[in-house]
Amino acid sequence: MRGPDHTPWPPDFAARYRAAGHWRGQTFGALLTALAAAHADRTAVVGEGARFSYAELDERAHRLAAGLVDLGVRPGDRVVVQLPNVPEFLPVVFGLFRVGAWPVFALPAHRDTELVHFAEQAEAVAIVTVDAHDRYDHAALARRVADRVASVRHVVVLSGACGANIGAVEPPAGALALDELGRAPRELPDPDPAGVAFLQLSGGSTGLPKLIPRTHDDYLYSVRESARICRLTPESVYLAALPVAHNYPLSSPGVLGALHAGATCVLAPRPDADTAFRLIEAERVTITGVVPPLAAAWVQAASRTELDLSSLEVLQVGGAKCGAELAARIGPALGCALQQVFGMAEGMVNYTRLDDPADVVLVTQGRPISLDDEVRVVDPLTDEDVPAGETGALLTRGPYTIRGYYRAAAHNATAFTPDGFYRTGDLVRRCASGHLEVVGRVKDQINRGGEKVAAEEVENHLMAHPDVLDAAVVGVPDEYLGERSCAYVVPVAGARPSAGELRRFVRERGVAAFTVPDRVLVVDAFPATPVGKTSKRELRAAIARSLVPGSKER
Ligand code: J2J
Repeated sequence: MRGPDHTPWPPDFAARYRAAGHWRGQTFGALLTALAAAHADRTAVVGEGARFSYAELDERAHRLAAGLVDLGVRPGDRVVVQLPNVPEFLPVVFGLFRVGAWPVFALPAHRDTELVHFAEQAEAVAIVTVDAHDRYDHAALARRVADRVASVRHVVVLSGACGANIGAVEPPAGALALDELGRAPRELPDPDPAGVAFLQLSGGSTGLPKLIPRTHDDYLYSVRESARICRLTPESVYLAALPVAHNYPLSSPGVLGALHAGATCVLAPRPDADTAFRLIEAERVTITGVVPPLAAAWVQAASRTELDLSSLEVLQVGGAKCGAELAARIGPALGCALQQVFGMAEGMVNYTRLDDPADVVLVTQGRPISLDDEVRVVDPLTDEDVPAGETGALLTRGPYTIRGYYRAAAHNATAFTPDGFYRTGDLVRRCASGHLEVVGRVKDQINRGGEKVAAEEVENHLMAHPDVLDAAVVGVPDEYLGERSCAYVVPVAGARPSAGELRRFVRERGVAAFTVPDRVLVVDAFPATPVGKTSKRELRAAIARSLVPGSKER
């Protein structure tokens, strides 16, 4: 049973969210039209080698929309977008919004396995990609995916983007150049604001990432409120240091929040301190968002830099837990305020507020955007509310949190409660003020400094190796990333695969680099729970003791 594309909110909830003014019936295409009218000559987007005003962004989005329609792309069609932090990201995405086609937001790190999965799941009709990025030929990747997935009719390639580093790559045979797609702008019917605008990716805990349908109404609400909470104005300059297709730099408040406020978005081709600091100085950046390991690297680099970071007012940290010690170093080192962000592509986003007391900002991961974000903290086994202030699993429901994944009926049955709360898989403590402290996780996922790895996905890859009888992947504490992945492998009788060989095997299956296990330990058997299941708790404890009887890292 594949399930529906989109699970709408029950009518009484939808009516309530409309009456409260959360859902305003505006589409992203209409938003851009309004922004272009209000801020025509102001700078909307800055990237390496390009700078678009609001009027230019609007014009480009219109031209691309017309070109996409001429290619045969229709409202409701899905288009995989794999673009790094290039300014063209925004016209492409807004062009698709105008058509009413749904971008599927792949990350630049994704490879054949993930892209084939997204294209197949979504029955995508096209892939929009870049010729090369970080020394990798993305055009060839997209062509391979198109050859494997029958629904994909077009590969559209942006050439000459920044950071290619492997020389000009010819678009593969049959691919179209993005530059040639632009057609004379023309009016297109506006899609339904209550309908799906795009598909985001879940971090995942079971198998490959699930697709997350977000509507114009619900996402615009979270973007609008995020911009307000982060106090963005037309004078603000937001730096996207993380990959812009990810939900955090896209919407919390991200590039969309910045545009919503009439501000300027700066897209960093790489997130390292040197690149980011140069852009902060050159563009007078006021706010940016990073993950904890990057915050730590920037704190270090700030003590040595001669670049002028004085424009920076807010550094957001999120995606993974920012410990209180790192949190305390950020303000003094970078001369700005810290804002903690705890969000998820499924919806709910929490921010510490800019006027919260220092202890709240250092210790909590913020409170929800909306008074209509319903929060329950429950016993993970019984779903019963824990006493106030105690640790439990976070369940949430609200005006911008999905009610179901895309075409995933079986998974939805367990990922949501019968009354529609999303099971975040996070363990939290809730303060009297409503702020949440993230203290752990019940989902089988590794959070590598903000990059999410589903244990089961890596286990499946390892199990495909002929010498592997069983595999179990766990997160182990890491000073820099917070966590790294460690794979325990039981070989088939007589086989002795090496750690290096198994890591290479996973990499060669065409996966994002962060999916390849950081460490592989070959063991004779797994510790078991009383019912005979592999005990991941024991395995984590074993790595903490740094060995399992009979284990060898080869
Ligand atoms: C601990 N864990 C966190 C935090 C996310 C804004 C910010 C982040 C994301 C994101 C996002 C955390 N402390 N501050 O989409 O809009 C972990 C939790 C959560 C999962 C979601 C946004 N911030 N996490 O990270 O969909 O486990 O979104 O459930 O990638 O990241 O991951 P993702």
